[in-house]
Amino acid sequence: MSGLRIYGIARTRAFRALWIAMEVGLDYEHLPIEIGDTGARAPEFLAINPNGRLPVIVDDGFVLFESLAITLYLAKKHANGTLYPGTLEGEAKAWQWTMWALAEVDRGVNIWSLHAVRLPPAERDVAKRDEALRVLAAPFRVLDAAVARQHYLLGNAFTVADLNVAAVISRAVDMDLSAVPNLEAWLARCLDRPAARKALALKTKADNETPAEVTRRIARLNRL
Ligand SMILES: N[C@@H](CCC(=O)N[C@@H](CS)C(=O)NCC(=O)O)C(=O)O
Repeated sequence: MSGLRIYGIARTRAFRALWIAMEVGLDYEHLPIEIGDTGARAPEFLAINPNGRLPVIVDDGFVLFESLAITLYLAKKHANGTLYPGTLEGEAKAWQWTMWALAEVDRGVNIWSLHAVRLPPAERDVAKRDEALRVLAAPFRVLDAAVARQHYLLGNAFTVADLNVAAVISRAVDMDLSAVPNLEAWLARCLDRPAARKALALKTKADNETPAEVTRRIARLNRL
């Protein structure tokens, strides 16, 4: 056991931490705790992550929250020079795409997936769904162009930049992506990796076991 604990049910952004852990072949303990008062907002969890959000990791006593800080940390710790770029410029590009994913597409994909797929049909808000698609259109064109002439974001090798962006938009696989075919092919390439498939299997299982009441809570707590 590596001494790494990953907190958070795989349906949440804990999926990102699980993917990187599997990608670099770590031994870890997964604690699939839920959002809300009996999970991430319970006093014993708030003592680990005062945000009351998921995921958080404890790595041999080192505590880290923010899903994409976790992926960058684990990639640098365990795959420096390969999955984590070994040059200053490569590292900066990985940060660029990571921050881009958070700023430009994270919220839109979440809103879309709740109001197109995850909430019970009668409770989906079509206006929110369509607005999310409008917000995503321009950044998706940027991503489409970035992978038009190369297999991955930083060149021809898969890196943590791809993992972060693909993990953030993973729920876009259920969208009609025909307007951005390079993005669609790149996303399929990333999510087809053995580690991604294993992490996605955990996420899909958790999705399927999530009661509608919890999905409503997700929309409410995250203001989506
Ligand atoms: N920026 C944070 C966001 C964390 C976050 O919002 N997590 C959601 C689950 S995906 C959560 O815990 N929501 C429940 C709540 O806010 O109470 C990250 O990337 O880790």
